[in-house]
Amino acid sequence: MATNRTFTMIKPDAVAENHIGGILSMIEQGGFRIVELQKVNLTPERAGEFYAVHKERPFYNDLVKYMSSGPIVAAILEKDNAVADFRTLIGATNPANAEEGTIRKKYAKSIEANAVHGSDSDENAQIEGEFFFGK
Ligand code: DGI
Repeated sequence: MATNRTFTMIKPDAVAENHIGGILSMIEQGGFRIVELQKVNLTPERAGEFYAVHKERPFYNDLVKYMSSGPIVAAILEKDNAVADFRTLIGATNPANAEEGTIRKKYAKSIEANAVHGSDSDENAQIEGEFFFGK
């Protein structure tokens, strides 16, 4: 995946509450082009693999359970400076700290059910995009 791309997921709480359209709209309004898009269910095994970097964290088991609790929407997005600009658009991990105008400020319910994922580096954007969409 080119370095002007990032990877996102709309998480189970936001999908369950019919916010797919609202979130994709904020993404497009933010200047991102949706390159790939897929609604999918993660098994606990797949969710665990995706978040393997957090394996030692106390919240890992809850995170895996939550991410496999219902469908998610995975997408590859394109824009100049995609990774950093998308992290700005989604806001802080904990919605209590998320700025006005961010996706998490508008849609996140808690630090865990925080509506969206955004890759934190070009390298992870590539790995995560391939996890869902292949090379
Ligand atoms: O890159 P982010 O999603 O902003 O944050 P991260 O990579 O540090 O953590 C990945 C996900 O793990 C995050 O979106 C929600 C969950 N998480 C992170 N910190 C905590 C957490 N969940 C709980 N319950 N408690 C935490 O402290």
